[in-house]
Amino acid sequence: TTKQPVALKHGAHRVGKRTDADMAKWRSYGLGQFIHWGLYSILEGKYNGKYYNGAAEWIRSWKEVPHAEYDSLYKQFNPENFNPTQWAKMAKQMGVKYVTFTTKHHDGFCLWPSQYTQYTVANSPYKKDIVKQVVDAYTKEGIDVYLYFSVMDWSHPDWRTDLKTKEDSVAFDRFKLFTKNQLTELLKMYPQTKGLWFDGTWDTSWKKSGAFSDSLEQHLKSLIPGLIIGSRLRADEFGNRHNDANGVLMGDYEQGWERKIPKTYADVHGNDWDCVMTIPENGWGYAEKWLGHWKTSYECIEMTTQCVSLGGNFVLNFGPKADGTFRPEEITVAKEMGDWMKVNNAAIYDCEYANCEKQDWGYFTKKQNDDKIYMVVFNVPINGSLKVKLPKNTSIGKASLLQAPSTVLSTEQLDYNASYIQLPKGMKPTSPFVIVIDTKQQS
Ligand code: FHN
Repeated sequence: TTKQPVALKHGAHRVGKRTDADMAKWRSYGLGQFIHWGLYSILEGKYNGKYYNGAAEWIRSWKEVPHAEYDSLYKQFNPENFNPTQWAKMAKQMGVKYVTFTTKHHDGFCLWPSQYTQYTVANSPYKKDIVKQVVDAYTKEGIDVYLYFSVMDWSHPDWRTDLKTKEDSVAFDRFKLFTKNQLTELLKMYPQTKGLWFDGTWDTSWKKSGAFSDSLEQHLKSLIPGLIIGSRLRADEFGNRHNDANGVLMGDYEQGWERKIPKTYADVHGNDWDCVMTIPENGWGYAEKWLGHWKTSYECIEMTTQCVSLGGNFVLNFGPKADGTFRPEEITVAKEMGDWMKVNNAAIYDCEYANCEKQDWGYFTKKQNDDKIYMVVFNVPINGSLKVKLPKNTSIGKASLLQAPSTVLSTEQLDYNASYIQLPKGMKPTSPFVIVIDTKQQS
């Protein structure tokens, strides 16, 4: 017996991917930047000389930190060295095509002068609108801007985690209006915005607000045609998030890939998706000490490639210091990734799943709207011979190095959908490199 679909008023309104030009552009990005910046940056992951053992942007929830004290930090927010042009230029050099910027994180502090709360940058010593400067500077560099917005707001008296009493519901109705007002304000103030990145939507109160989140999404999309909103905003009328009761994605792309990357194409269920990643193990806002392992640019390049090879975008997070500058480790990763992207970006931009998954030497990507297939090589066997398994009924026409297109590599077809590609004798790669292959379809 096949399972009968559930009739839903507030489930997904589309099955399958969006097919319009705005979403096609989103799909072509390959690499993005995430920025977490706010009052938590001032504390740097520590309080009274003690280090917080969690993500620095969550420090307000630590028992050591008195809320009143945290909520007064705005009186110190004065990023004297904030240079939005420099930020955007660093991102441009890194090769990112879009940025997602925290307009308001869970603490509720707004980096734009919202008229719906006093808790904004306008009342800090800095006074100036940060969001505007970021939007303008990145847009000028040709980088698309997405606004991060936490629905959960620790500063707001009407925020509730659950709706247990009549009073809760009344307060939360006010909160919903506040949320709608702030989001409307953001899109009206920054009409260049390409999409919204929602967060803090996991609590029961929000899960009980499926009808509202549905109408909110439609309202926001009416303000900016083509606006892109992932799967973290809505809940259906049963409180399901991301996927509705019928298992269909609610949103333009799957937003569940946080600090993890799908292993196979089957894992993404035919959806668009992006992966957001931290350089340290966890922690998005600035912390003086990074605990555990810090990812190298090599690892981030591999993650970028892996995401693109499975049809997603890779978004790397940066957490600027309170003064508006980036830590040296982040500057280095951005620079090294950019140097690599400069040479190899053909295998990242406008690329998609090539119908073939990871192989011993690395990852395939495929140009969208083109048959060109790229092999991004991370591991070279001792004999320099890469065994390449191709999609069904496909064989290699020609293989060449992206960096030296006139170097045609010798290939040997095996008796199934596989070939050997021989690297030139003496080739000793020092960083991941790309082989371009033309394929032939066997009939
Ligand atoms: O709690 C937040 C966290 O601080 C950070 O903003 C990440 C970014 O994806 N989102 C939340 C956890 O899912």
